[in-house]
Amino acid sequence: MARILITSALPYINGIKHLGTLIGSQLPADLYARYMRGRGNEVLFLCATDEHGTPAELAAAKAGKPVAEYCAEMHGIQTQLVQGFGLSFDHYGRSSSPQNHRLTQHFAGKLEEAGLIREVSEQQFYSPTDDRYLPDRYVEGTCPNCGYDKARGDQCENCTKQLDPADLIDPRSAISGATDLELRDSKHLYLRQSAMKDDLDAWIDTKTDWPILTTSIARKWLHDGDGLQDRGITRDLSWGVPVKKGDAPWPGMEGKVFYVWFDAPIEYIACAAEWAEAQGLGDDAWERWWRTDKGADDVRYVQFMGKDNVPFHTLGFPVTILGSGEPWKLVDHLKSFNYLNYEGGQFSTSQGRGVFMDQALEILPADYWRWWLLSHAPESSDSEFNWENFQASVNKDLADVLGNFVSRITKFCRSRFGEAVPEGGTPGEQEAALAAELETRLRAYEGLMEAMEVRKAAAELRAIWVAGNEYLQSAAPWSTFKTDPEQAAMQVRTGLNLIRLYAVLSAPFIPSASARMLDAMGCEDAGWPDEVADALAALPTGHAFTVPDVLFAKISDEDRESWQDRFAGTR
Ligand code: B3M
Ligand code: ZN
Repeated sequence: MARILITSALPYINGIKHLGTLIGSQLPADLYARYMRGRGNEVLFLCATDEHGTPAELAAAKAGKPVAEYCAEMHGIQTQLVQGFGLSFDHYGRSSSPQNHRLTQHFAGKLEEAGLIREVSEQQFYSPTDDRYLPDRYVEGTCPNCGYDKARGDQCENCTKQLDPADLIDPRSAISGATDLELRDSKHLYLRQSAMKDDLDAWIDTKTDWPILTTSIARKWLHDGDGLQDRGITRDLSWGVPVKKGDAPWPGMEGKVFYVWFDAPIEYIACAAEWAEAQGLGDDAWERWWRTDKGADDVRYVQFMGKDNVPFHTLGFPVTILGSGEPWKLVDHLKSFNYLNYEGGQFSTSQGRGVFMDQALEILPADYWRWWLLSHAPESSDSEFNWENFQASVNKDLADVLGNFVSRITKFCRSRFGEAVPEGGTPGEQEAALAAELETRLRAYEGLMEAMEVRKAAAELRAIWVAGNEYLQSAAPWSTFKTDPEQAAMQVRTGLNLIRLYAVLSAPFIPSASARMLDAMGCEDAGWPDEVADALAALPTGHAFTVPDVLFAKISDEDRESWQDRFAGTR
């Protein structure tokens, strides 16, 4: 049994997330966590809301609420949606937690002791129109790297370059649009990332099994241009973690807070401490996941995120960890994703374009979305959601292939043999061939799930469902029954066992449908199969089952069209 620590990128608190965000980190992380638990490993799966910085302040201002109140409310809403989608976090924390305040200040203190922080007197945009300083996201303008004209002061969405507001060409206020910005002096702390460039370089070089998407982004910012730049880690904001050295004041930094991208990854650690507290456990309980001097050296730590988050996780956060000089766990595997687009354009939170998590659940149960999103995960390139494709996948894969299989077998058995696994007959060549094919496919599926090849794993799972359908089609117990009821009983028994096997194997993708299938089979044993041949004989004869309600309803053309219309514009 291995111990696996899994984190998903922390969604910003500034509103309900769309499906693009969901498939970019939380959902594939959940797939992996469920699979790893299913294989009997000890898993700690963490996520939290990212509550600091300008995104939170801007959203709260828009909602007309104090930031703390806005964040608490939105955290509650996000928590419900997370549950609605079956995301099986062990803890859904908050980066505004006392644990994160303490740890962030602790890390800053250690980094300063290690000589990795320098003070910089910086020119900061001040907007007379808005009567305030404008840090990072409060400034927009043209990216100096790629020319994108809606780049934000912290990062260009288009080319992923990390920016400072002063880098932008033609800067303007994101609040008022004012362009009469003044640069004024303000003192800030900089993290000396450049001092650790060689360490990072050497570390990334050891990651030969990481997705190219991940390592190429890391190498780009290590090597392009002047190489890795130092980063400002403080801001002139009131909402956030106050700048301190451990628990001591930081002279000259009064009234400032840490930059959101400094404290957000530290929340991965703090979230484990929040989890321990919520479980009524002591510090040892979370430190054994995070401190290599407390047992975490045998933990495998896997992070999931969208490609725009990769620089912060391959450069900034590792500098914090390594630079602290303390024995914290570094990420072992970083799985990153491209973007999911929506109907020929982009999903957009700010423009309300696409389908959002709350809307998706109003329309259909989570498993429909989980299946489509995971089987179309934007891994090797960006991918696109469109309603025709969604309808076709749901109707074919879920309703026809899996749902129909379950319903045919259970109904046929009920009508001919009653609602119990029938006795009689001996498995023959056909069953041996089925078991052999499934054995090969199952091992392939396991390999793909271990490797986090999400799309390919979905395709393999689908092929496993298809194999059962083909077996049923050629065995045709409804015909066999006329001449050889014993033989038909054996075929049906094989089919019922396949349902149980499918429930177990499909659970990481479609957990509720899987639970219903297991339930219908009157089965509590969701143990992962060792050998398919044994799994196909797991249900004893005479074992009672029930015919489940329709597992997956087909999407009609009318429904599809009405959703297409409803989601054509912006929210
Ligand atoms: N909240 C960015 C995002 O949602 C950011 C991720 C933080 S991970 C530590 O894209
Ligand atoms: Zn750019």
